[in-house]
This record gives sequence, structure tokens and C-alpha cells, in this order.
Amino acid sequence: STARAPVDADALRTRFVQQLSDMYRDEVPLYGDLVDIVRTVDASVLASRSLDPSSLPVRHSLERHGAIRLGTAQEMRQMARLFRIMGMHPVGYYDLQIVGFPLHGTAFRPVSERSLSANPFRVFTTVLRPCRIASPSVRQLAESILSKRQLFSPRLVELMAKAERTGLRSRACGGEDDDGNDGDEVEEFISESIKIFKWHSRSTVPLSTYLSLLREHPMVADIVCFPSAHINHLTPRTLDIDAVQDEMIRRGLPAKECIEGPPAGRKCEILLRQTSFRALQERVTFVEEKVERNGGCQGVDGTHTARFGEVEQRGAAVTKKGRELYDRLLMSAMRMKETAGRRMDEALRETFAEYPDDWETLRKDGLVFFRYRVRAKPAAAQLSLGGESGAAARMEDLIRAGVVECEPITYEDFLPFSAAGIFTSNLGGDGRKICKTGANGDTRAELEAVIGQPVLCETELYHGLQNASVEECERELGLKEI
Ligand code: OOG
Ligand code: NI
Repeated sequence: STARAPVDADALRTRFVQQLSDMYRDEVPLYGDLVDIVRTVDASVLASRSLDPSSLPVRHSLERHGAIRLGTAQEMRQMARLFRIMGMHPVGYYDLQIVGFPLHGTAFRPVSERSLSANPFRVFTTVLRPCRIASPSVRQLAESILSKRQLFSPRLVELMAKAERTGLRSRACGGEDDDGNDGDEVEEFISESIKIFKWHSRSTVPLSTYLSLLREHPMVADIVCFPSAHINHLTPRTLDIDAVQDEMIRRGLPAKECIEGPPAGRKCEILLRQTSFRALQERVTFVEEKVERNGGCQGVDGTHTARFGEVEQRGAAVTKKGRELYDRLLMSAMRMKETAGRRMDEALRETFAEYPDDWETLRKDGLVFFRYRVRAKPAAAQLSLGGESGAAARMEDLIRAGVVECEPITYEDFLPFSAAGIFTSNLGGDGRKICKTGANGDTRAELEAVIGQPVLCETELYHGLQNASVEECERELGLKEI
């Protein structure tokens, strides 16, 4: 019989996010409404620019990010393996202690140009840091409950090992797999994986346990009290987040008041703008206190607030210098809000007047990363080479000569303060909770030890993409040896 070729990571990821999106739409109908709003808004943006929907890159149609919160180092390590099989790697370090949450994490996402354009699905993944839970008894309780949880089914663990060894095969490709098996491993792998992200309205603990964890910190209750690592939101990308925000309000969705990230009204979008609708109160059945004794499992009714909807607009990836400028302007807007009682959107508009807003300046000032490509190849003799001036100046010369063109590289990551704003607007109950602080140490190294691999630096990745595109131009133009 013919051997099947293994399914590649990009195809696995695309199938996975498709099913995840279908599941979340069933679970949270408002997510479906939000996706519909985005579709309508994007269609009218394209129409207003006289563009055909097919002019959007393929990746746009199912571009999503999600978020999960894990309980233990072991869960995080296994999750990293699962994501790696789907072509997703840990990028960027986020310490949620900045908003008083006992969590830190990273984003798992594709990193190569090819994988990103196939499907850029990313998951903001945090893990509980028990050392940041203030009450020793609550910490102990959380750890003991989590030690009994098994997110990954034995079958999934088997399939993961196989994926790492030989890859997974799909029936759609015909033939048998190398065990002479005609089952569809890919389908099984995806459905077993999806189970981890599914919502369960049945808690694994009694209501009183839930309440004591909730009193300590709502995130602790959310992480500890359920049998899965339910996805807490799934975010579509839009071309016009201001229009989506207006439409959410018009339709009566419980939208967050302000959009996180750079201010509205820029010509050159940078980084990331996000808004969300608030988490909904959902019915949950808790285990009965004396469940062993009466053997029944009728449970006790309660509620939980965790899952919400979010939408984002992505702009250009900025350099280290561009990020420093962004952070400085954001900080001064935040100060204006706190000390002068200014509205955040107005404060942002004011401080961001300092952030250049045309691509040429953003490029020449080294604030944004660009992808270069040869536009028209001239005869070799026509290329004048500013010898000593280096690659950047040479690219500027080539752009001026009409030989090379460039476009900003899309930002594929997250923003800590935006994430923090999204987190805090979705706490439910009484707002901001503070976790125990302590000597901060090297928390990034702590996370890397948990994951068992280094967390990649997003700026280095963008730099790598830019450099690769410059080298490609130089090769094509025969400038490589100069
Ligand atoms: C994650 C919040 C962060 C984003 O888009 O910044 C996030 C969470 O609530 O678990 O998803
Ligand atoms: Ni998000």
C-alpha cells in the first residue's frame, strides 16, 4: 500500500483554529455576532477603498488569536509541545504582575514568513505562579486541586508523541499509515486537542472552595476550578476597529469603554489596537460538599464570569526605538489621565502627536520594520552603489531609484498594557485584585524553565524578517558581494 505523507504543521493549525472557532461560536453566540460585525465592517472598508474582497491576503479570512490560562508547569510544558506540533512557538514574555495578577506567560505563534502567511493563529498563554498567591492556605488548596487535573487525554499524549516522531497522517491523503491503520490521526489529534479548550459548566470543586479561591483572586478561581483550560476569548482581526466599536455599542453589546493601544486617527497604523465586550455571567454547577457520602452528583448552582469577546486591528511592527517611543508616549498619556483627570483618548491623541505618521519618516527614523522587495530589475550597469553607506542607506537609494519597494511588517504580538486592560475589564465582581509581590528575580527565565525552551524575542524576529528581505533584494540585484 502507498504510504501517506504527514500533514504539515500549518495545515494542522488551520484545521485546528477552524474547529475552535466553530466550537466557540456555539458556546458564546456573541462571538458569532462580533465576527459578523467584523465581516460587515471590513466589507464596507474594502468597498470604500474600491477594493475587491479577494485583494485581502489569504490569512485575513480566518485570522484569530485566543487566550488560555494554565495552572501548572506541567500543563504549560505539555501545551508548548502541542502548539509546537501546530507550528507555534513561544514569543515574547508578559508578566501580568504589572496589574496585580499572579500570572505570567507568552504568546505561541508561527514565526516563519511562510507559516505566518498561511495562518497566523496565536494563543496568549499564561500560567499561574503559586508563589504570588498571598494566602498560604489558598496556595496549597490551588496546588492540590491542580495536581489531580489531567488536561491531556492519554490518546492525545500518544498522538503527540507520534506527531513528534513521524508526523500525523490524514485519511484524505489516501493510503494507510505506517501502522497499517486506516483511521484519521489528524482528525483525532484535533478533536482530542479541542477538548482542552472546551468550556465545562460543571466545576470540579464545591461552591465553598470556588468562593475562597475567588476571594483570593478571580483568576485563581478561573484557572483552578474547571476540568479544562477553556479558551476565554477568540479574537478576529478587523480593518477598522473604531467602526466595530461603534457597531458593538449600537447593537447593545456590553463593549469596554475605550480602545487599547495607539490613538484613533493615525494614517500609519502601528502595533495593535484592541477592544472587547465584557465577560458574561454563566451558569455553573458545583460539586456537592458531601458528594461521596450521598453518592449523588446533582450539584449546586452558581455562576462564573470568564469568557468574553475581543476584536483587534493590527498595524506595523516597531523597532526597539519605535517601541521605546510608544511606551514613553503611552506612559505620559496615562500620567495625564491620572494626575490631570484627562480622558485617555484625548491624552493619547495629544502625546502621540510626537509619533511620526508617514511611512517614509517611520522608515528613515528607524521606528518601523519593513519588508523590501525588488520592483523592477535594472541593467546591472545602472546600479550605482553607495559603497561605504551600508544596507539601510543602499535600500533608500534603491527605493529612490524605483528599483526596490517596501511595505511595513505586520505586528504579530501583544501589548502588556493592552492585555492588562483586557484582563482587568473582564474580572467580574469588584475590579482590580492585587497579588502578593516579592523580589522579582528573573521571571522570564523562570517561565523558560517551565516551558523547557527559550522564549523568542519578537523584535529579533522582525529584525530577522527585515534583514532576510534586504538580503534577498541584494541577491536578486547581484549586490551581495559588495
Ligand atoms: C489574556 C488577555 C490578553 C490580549 O489580547 O492582550 C489578551 C487573558 O485574559 O487570559 O488576550
Ligand atoms: Ni486577546
